[in-house]
Amino acid sequence: MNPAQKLSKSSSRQREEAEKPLFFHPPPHVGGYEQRTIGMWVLVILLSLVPVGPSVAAAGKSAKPNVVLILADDLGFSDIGCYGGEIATPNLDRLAANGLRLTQMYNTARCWPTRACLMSGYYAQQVNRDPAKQRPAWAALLPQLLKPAGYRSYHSGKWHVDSKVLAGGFDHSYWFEDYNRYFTPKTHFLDDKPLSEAKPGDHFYATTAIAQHAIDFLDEHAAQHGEQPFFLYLAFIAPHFPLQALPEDIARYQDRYAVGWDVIREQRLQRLRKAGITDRDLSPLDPQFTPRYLKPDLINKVGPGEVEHAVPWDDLSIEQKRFQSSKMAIHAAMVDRMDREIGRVLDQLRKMDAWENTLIVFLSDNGADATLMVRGDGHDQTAPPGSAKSFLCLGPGWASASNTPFRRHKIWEHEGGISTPCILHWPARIRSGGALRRTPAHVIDFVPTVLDLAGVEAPLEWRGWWRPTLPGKSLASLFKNDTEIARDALYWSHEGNRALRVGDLKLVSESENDGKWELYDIKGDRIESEDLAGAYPDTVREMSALWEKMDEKFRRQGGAVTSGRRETRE
Ligand SMILES: [Ca+2]
Repeated sequence: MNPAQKLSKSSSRQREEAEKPLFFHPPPHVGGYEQRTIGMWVLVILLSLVPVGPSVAAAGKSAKPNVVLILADDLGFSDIGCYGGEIATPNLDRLAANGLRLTQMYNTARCWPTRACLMSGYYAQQVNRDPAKQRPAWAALLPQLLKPAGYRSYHSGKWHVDSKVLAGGFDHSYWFEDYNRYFTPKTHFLDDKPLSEAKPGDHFYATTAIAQHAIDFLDEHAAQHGEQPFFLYLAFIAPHFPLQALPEDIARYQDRYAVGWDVIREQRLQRLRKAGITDRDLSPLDPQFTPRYLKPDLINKVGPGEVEHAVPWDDLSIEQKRFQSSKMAIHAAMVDRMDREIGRVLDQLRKMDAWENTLIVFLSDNGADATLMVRGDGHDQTAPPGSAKSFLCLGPGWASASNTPFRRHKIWEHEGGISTPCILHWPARIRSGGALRRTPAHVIDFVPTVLDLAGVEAPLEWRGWWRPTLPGKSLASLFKNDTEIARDALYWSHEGNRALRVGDLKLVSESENDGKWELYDIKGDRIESEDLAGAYPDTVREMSALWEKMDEKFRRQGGAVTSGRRETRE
């Protein structure tokens, strides 16, 4: 089937979806607004009389699963062991071996829009979070939706959503906000209240602290709220730049990357093939690619070992090879430490007898990052690489290896930017240990999945505002079988980069190429090597029109915070 035929199969359904009326109008299946409003108020009053505490939770314990969302920051598609990586991640690998791995899970290519999707269930544009502004009043966060079902919610790590954490319905939060300092953070908060700065000599390390606070919250939950289900959002900042890791962790990888990124990419591809995650080739290195935020004085600040382009490894000088391999050793150490800390959180789940009935989801918020920059306290070229006084980034060469086998990086919406490993683990419901699931999925699916499992209907309105229908789908059907999840299209837009996926077809553009649309058949060409746009102009026209329609609709929805009509209700 050629692209035009593939598109016509599902295009009528997409047109209907795009034509659907916007929100702020009563849904067609509901009668008069007044009648519905009165009914809703009766329901709200009745619900408010039901105590949300141990008595509700007692019923919940047997029926409702706990949910743990573990999010890595800037982790590449093939960094962890069960996705082809050479980095030791035994805890994640065990989850995968006893759970499921998705081969086509997508994020949004950037930190904050992915978090907007995961917490709200909407595309970031629908909730005014890409660009990052204030979300509409109707954009409740997942803990707020889970609370009436008896859930308590805990957050530890990065936040990057437009409100304080507890305002989003979390009962406890350790919010790590200093993205420049793993060892000596200046801004971090417990339950939204500032903590004192960590000083050199405090033996502070962000990844460990984030896990420890999660463990503390779970420990308190077990002691005081053991009959209630919980949602834990564990959002590590690793392995986002700056590359900073514990010296004993770096030591384990000291010589591992001297072989260079070409060899590591090939080794990862072979392991991905063996695991059945891909049966295709490697995207070629792109020496022309330039990081978007490259600063002109970078080499002066970092030193002559830095390399601005993903050139063949053998083209590097000895000094460049030594410096570059030391950078990847730090990246690996950060991922290795994250896995060890995940192991401690998993031990806590076992200790509190929550192992069987907890759905664990592991994701990365975007692909590995090619950015090269220095910020924070700057980079001291005399300090050991990876220490508090060094500020290094992965850069395009190693980001290409981290995103093996795909093209491009964080920020771009080619597959390297938006593809994430995705592990689902739940002993009570997932019993096809180690299996793969191949249907495309997206971080917008997380909220519908959790609501589905918790038996919670997505509310049609929130605090007097109509809400759009959630754009994602529950992934619960994947627990048993490798089914296809029917959907009209998946949409991306970030800083001038755009994409749309309909079935196996993907339309994608980048601002560096003047936004020119490229068309790929992802089923046979996920490395996006053969652009079909010239051969199928009608398909490009139809898909780009759909992208424009979705984009316009989503941004209109996101602007509701200032321009929408508020439905009044006393
Ligand atoms: Ca990120």
